[in-house]
Amino acid sequence: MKCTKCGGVAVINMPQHRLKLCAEHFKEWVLSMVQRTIKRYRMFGPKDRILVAVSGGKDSLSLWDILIRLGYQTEGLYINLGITHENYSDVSQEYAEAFAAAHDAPLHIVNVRETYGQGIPDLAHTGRGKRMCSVCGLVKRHIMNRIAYEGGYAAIATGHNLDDEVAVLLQNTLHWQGGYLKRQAPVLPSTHPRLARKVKPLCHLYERETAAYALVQGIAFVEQECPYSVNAKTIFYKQILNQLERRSPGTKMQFYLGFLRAKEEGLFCLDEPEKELTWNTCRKCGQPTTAGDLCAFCRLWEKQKHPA
Ligand code: Q46
Ligand code: ZN
Ligand code: ZN
Repeated sequence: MKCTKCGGVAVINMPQHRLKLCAEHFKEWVLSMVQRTIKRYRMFGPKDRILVAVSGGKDSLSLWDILIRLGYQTEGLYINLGITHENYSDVSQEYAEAFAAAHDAPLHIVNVRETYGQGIPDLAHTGRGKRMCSVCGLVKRHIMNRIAYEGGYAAIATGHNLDDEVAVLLQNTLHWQGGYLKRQAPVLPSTHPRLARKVKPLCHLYERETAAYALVQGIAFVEQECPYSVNAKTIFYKQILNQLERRSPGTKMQFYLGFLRAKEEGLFCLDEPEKELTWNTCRKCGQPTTAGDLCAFCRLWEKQKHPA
């Protein structure tokens, strides 16, 4: 297999882009692809300080590597969720720390158990699956917003790739989750001064491309998956999408870009303007909430103290 650009030995075949690339041209191509995505969706500029949410996995560490190489100002955030199965959280933390040390890049670490008293599995003691991931998502969002606000970052960048985005899109479309579809985007604007803007610079890269990037760049990442991800529905949707992609290369990209275009053209705009959110301030942590006087995060910990 020969590189389309230089005729050297190609390390990856990307039929969806009609490209076969050698390691050097592939690295170059990934950087320019991400740079174009950042510009296209006006994610951030060279003067902005970006907080990169890293999990120790291939996507988030590749993202951090790419942003550093593109010359952006980045700092990492690792949230230790306290998942003890096969030492998952501690092992992942070691990969994040090793990357930060090798790149001389600042890394903030928040240990959920040490900071709040319990890890995610104890907090979501009702069992595996949806509850675990929804509790985990809530806790991660809260901590990311807190750290971004305290540190005054312009945005939080996450390592969501095209496969992640398309799996969520398929799930939301099958269930016609209008609210979620409306909000799914490469950039989630800040809706309150204490809620950070969120950006997904890898949203145009296929998962196999981010994995290949980590390999050719020699990035060491945690290979084990979170033990609770086995129940995630998105894995099933990813398998279906992979079948479609094999039959017809480019399907995932077309589905995603077509969705974003449809949104731009007003497909999801209702005639009525969206209701203005009424914000309260959580009496415990000070973060904004649309619920009563306690935010969902603080209610979760209160419930823990006083179970029904
Ligand atoms: S870390 Fe948390 Fe994921 Fe594990 S418990 Fe679920 S949400 S699967 S990205
Ligand atoms: Zn080449
Ligand atoms: Zn709160």
